[in-house]
Amino acid sequence: MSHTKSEIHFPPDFRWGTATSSHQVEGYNTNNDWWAAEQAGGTVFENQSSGRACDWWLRAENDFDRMAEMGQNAHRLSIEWSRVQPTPDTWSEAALLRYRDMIEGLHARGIEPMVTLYHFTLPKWIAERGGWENKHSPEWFVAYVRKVVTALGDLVTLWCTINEPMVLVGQGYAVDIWPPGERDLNLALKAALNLARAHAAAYHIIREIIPDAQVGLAKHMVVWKPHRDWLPTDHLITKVFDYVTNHAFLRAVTRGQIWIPGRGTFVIDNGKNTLDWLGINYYQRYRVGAKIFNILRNFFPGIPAEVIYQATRRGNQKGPGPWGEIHARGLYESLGAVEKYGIPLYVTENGLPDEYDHYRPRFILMHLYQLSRAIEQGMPVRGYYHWSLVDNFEWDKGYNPQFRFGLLGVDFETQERIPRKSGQLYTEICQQGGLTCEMIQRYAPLALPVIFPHCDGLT
Ligand code: IFM
Repeated sequence: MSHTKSEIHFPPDFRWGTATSSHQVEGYNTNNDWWAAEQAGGTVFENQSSGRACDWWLRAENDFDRMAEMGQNAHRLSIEWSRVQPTPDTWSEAALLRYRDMIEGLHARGIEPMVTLYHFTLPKWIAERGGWENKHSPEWFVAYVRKVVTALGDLVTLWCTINEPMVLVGQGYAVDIWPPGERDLNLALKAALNLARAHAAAYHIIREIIPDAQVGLAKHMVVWKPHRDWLPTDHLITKVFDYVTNHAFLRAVTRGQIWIPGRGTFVIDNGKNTLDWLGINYYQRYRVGAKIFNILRNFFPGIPAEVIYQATRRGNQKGPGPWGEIHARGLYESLGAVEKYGIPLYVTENGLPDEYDHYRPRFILMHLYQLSRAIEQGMPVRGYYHWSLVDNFEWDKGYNPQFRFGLLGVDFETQERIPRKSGQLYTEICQQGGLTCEMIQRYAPLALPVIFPHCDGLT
């Protein structure tokens, strides 16, 4: 790592990549819980269906070419469980072969794969049996993992068991936005524990099949802030949110047990030290506060109260809708919060919904600057995977134009890829292995005083 008045160079073996997930890009994943929810209506923006998505099942390789042209040397993609195991007793060798082709295609282009085994979508047959609430879900997951890792293990070293477990728990079991559409904290706890058990069991199986595999997971990290600095209840809520959303799951898979406020301690069998690396998915900062009046009402049993609310502060840059505040330093802070685990770290996702690419160039530069600070201070960050290469199906937001994350735009009618300035910038960053003053001047001069305060752009 080197940092001069006008250049920041990342380590020479740094992974520069992008991230995607099967259901968001492949198209026609008709056998999972999301597809079912899309067809039923009521979950996705304008009742859209993921449909053909980015057509990766048929032609991912065209986008692999683009990654290579952009100088990327790493890609994080996911395997679709419902394709590999369409029913409890059938395995699709054809699906596994297609994934083999894709992964070989990445290698052939000098792109190292990181493979996620579960990224939000469950085969229908599992969803029909209660999904992650079912006590057998960890066993089912392990059988699937065994099959995939046996088939593809010779091609992959970096395995990511589960993507954003607590986002799934929150959206699917606490706030009823995603399948399975529950709003029940007991079920949320059950699902979180089963996800932790599934991760732990998968960790051991993968290491058994490929002893030198590196197994981790992608953890969504949020920076929580009290809405009102002067109010102790806002501080308390911030702490609880930080613990529950950011740290509880990580404790489960590092210490082998998990303490849940008000519920006690739960043991995760063989869960201790089941991370060889940890991925951080970092997007935003949220401010939280408590409605004081409602807290008082809560003392009277039986009166339901909405106690917590989210806010953004005037003047701070924010994303669309409830996206929260854009806060680049939060990437540095989040990495700092997990440094204590003493394992290699990756930024497995980071990006911005920005259809017109107005802010993405600055976003990328500011976040990479914060990442460079983390590495300079000794944090063992080995790679950065931007979310995402192409616009894709954004879950409950569907194809809402406000939620376009691609370095390349996609015309979903024609499947045409549309160049974006941020894609060009990321290409230069990957090719040069870092940031330069001149690059910042061209793409986002507003970031210059922060990143290279002593560079006038002429050096
Ligand atoms: O699209 C999602 C992805 O599936 C998980 N992390 C956040 C991204 C943007 O919302």
